[in-house]
Amino acid sequence: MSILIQNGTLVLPDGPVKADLRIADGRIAQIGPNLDPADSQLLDAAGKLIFPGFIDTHTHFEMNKGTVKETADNWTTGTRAAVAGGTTCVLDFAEPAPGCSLQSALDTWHDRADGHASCHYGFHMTIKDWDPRIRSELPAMTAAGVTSYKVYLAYQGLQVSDAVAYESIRAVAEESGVVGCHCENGDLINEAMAALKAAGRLTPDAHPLAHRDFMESEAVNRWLTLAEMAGAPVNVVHLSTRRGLQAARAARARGQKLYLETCPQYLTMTEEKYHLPGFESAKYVFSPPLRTQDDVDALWEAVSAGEIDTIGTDHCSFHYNPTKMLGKDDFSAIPPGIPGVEHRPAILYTYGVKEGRISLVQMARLLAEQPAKLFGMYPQKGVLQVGSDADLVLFDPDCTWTITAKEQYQNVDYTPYEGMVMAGKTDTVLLNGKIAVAGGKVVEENLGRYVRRGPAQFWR
Ligand code: DUC
Ligand code: ZN
Ligand code: ZN
Ligand code: ZN
Repeated sequence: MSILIQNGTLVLPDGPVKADLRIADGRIAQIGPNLDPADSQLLDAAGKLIFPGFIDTHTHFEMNKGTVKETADNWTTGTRAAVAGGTTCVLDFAEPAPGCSLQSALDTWHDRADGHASCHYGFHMTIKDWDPRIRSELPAMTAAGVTSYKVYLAYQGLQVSDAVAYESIRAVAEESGVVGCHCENGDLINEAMAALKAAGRLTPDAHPLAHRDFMESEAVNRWLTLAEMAGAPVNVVHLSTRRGLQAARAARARGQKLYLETCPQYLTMTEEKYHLPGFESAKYVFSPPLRTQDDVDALWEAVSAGEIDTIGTDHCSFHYNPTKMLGKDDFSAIPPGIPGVEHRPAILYTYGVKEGRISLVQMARLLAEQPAKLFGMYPQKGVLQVGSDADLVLFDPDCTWTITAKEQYQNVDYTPYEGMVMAGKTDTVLLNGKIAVAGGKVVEENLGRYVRRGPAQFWR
């Protein structure tokens, strides 16, 4: 039997339209006014917006597994929280253990996720080493549906040289994939960190001083220089500063093709959070850190103007107690990361749509269409179109509610958004036409499937 969703407002690529939507065999079968209700299970969406399922381009579930710095959310709890908030697909970062193959990382991530996911999922692959062996694995990754990669220009154990970053852009482009980069100058971070500690600065208010805005913009500029030499489009993940944005704008003005991701935290909070009493500021230690109001304003301008392509959360949750507490006497020992996978759609709707900074269509583009295109899932996902997967979000545009740790699905003892009042809420979520969330509550788990992704589709 097909499902007929009636009376809702569909957020289509050309604008919101009041129409019905029929689902058959897990896909969108028909869109139009007054569709025939005979032989269909009816779902009333009166007063609701219907979005294509939201895609979170940036999560870290079950990271540091087996260590004291293991993340609070595993695949079960992380994807349950994701789908509760309207995210129907996450792209998580697989990371090879030291000296190990890409295939071993892919196997490990499948072991952790398969059968435990309440939303769909795919994996970006982290490149740490670069040798002919790793290079030779790329075709197998493509065949396995992994078409996006990440390199880091910071972090001990992850930081790669310019040569490795450059080689990886070239090799991945030959596979029709895309590489994203954590753009911070790792050597300067280490220098600043050492100087701060030598000066006795050991509390979390020192964290942003070890991650200055120019450390980001230098790395953005360097990353885009490597991409220019390689002659391939690249992605910049979690852009957080005006200066970093200016570096990207300059490259675009020269005709370079590049994609930009930012995160809800950089659009809603500032460095004030590093001056909270006690050890509270540890809850906001992540990298890059929170910035100034001027940076927040710059990023919103860029989001409004269509310069930002995707908004991912960088969800990387650690319990305040005991995990963040590991850095009680030394801020550099605080594991960096925050939760957020559950709250991104409501935050973007509240601060973006309701505040008049973006339209509903822009919200769908940022959270669904563009992630699906860049990461090789379009039009199977990312759009309300006949033939696409019926991953849908029925969103209540008038529901006022407050984010609290007490009432979240995320398996972590705090949220950085505690007390934030939201102006809209995910009500119902369907995954391949099956109801996973109803009335804001998860009603069926483990409906998530691995998404075998295709080539990146560049629209710039
Ligand atoms: N930043 C974080 O804060 N955590 C995980 C990885 C990253 O880049
Ligand atoms: Zn298992
Ligand atoms: Zn990063
Ligand atoms: Zn990350």
